[in-house]
Amino acid sequence: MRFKTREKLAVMLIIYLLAIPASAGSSIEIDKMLSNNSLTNGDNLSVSIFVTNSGNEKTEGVLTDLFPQFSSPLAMNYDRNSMAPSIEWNASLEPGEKKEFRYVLSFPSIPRTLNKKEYPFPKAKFIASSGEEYQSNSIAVLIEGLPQMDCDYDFVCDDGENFKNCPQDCSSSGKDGYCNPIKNSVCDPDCASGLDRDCDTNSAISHDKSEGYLGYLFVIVLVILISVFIYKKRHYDKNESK
Ligand SMILES: [Ca+2]
Ligand SMILES: [Ca+2]
Ligand SMILES: [Ca+2]
Repeated sequence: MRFKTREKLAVMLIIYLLAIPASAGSSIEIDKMLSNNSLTNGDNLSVSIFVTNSGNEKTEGVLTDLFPQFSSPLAMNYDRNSMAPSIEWNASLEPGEKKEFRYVLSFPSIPRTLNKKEYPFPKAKFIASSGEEYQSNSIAVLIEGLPQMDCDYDFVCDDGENFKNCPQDCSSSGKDGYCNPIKNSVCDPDCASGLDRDCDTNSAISHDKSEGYLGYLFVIVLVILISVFIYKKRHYDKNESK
């Protein structure tokens, strides 16, 4: 009977110990908000960070927020040469207190590769003087309306791309609005009459067709090689059996 009571006490102690870390370490809550859902060049964006002390002790520490390298904070001090530029505030919060930290970012020139993409903003971080760290929620904006890229290197010849500005995506004599008048047995359909001599002769074949012919040629050569191999093998086997 006594043994059972001790067992019960041990289980209760374990449950109590497991519950402690959940309640400690959650005394600071950080909520990061942005004024816009989308961004384009020339926009200003307001960043608000709400820090709440939900514990029952006064908490002091440093709030740090990183911002995108292609933005610049207005009227704020920060290290412009840093690889990861950030803004810092010293914060002191009474139990139950909620404070807002706010700044404005300008976006004069967003990299064009980010167009039509969700851009995640870094999380704000609070390091209490006790050493405990707290992070904010994550938040993202849609980047849109940036000037079209000359070439997006996706192996597809898109509108605005051609063999000249995007040879990685566009073939040398394809229909891309750019005339490439080289003599290569392929007629570039973008060339005006007389520019690409391949278009004037009967021997001119389209790029797609020439690729098709190459495919047929490959199959024919393969069939011939296999036939020769089988013939020679039979011939050899016959000689061996004699
Ligand atoms: Ca492309
Ligand atoms: Ca072309
Ligand atoms: Ca040509």
